Amino acid sequence: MSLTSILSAEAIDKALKECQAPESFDHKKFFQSCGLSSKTAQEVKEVFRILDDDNSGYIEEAEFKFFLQRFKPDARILTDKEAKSLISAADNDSDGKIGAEGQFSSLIIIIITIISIRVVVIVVVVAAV
Ligand SMILES: [Ca+2]
Repeated sequence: MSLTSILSAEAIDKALKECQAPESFDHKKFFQSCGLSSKTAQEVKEVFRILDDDNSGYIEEAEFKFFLQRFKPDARILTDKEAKSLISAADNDSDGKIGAEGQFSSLIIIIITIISIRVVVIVVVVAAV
């Protein structure tokens, strides 16, 4: 199983291009551009398994450093700062790694939550007028 069987090569290229410069990685933008935020929970789980290179059941900081290269072998390595902020975005138990249950999918689900909040705000504004 590889990431290209879940995500399209074009979408991966687009997502990687947007974060080519060091320190420009934004996981929300990345997951949206590569198409992961519109995948099923099962597909997100498959992606987690691919990223968990040593099958420890967690994505550790070392694995996140090579995160982009799992999408494409010639992609850049994330900086320490980027890898750390990616982990802290979802590490709700502060163990310094991302576990399969909930934490990884929460990185992706955040986007959906933000979109639904916007819809609610629009509805409220319209209702107030
Ligand atoms: Ca691991």
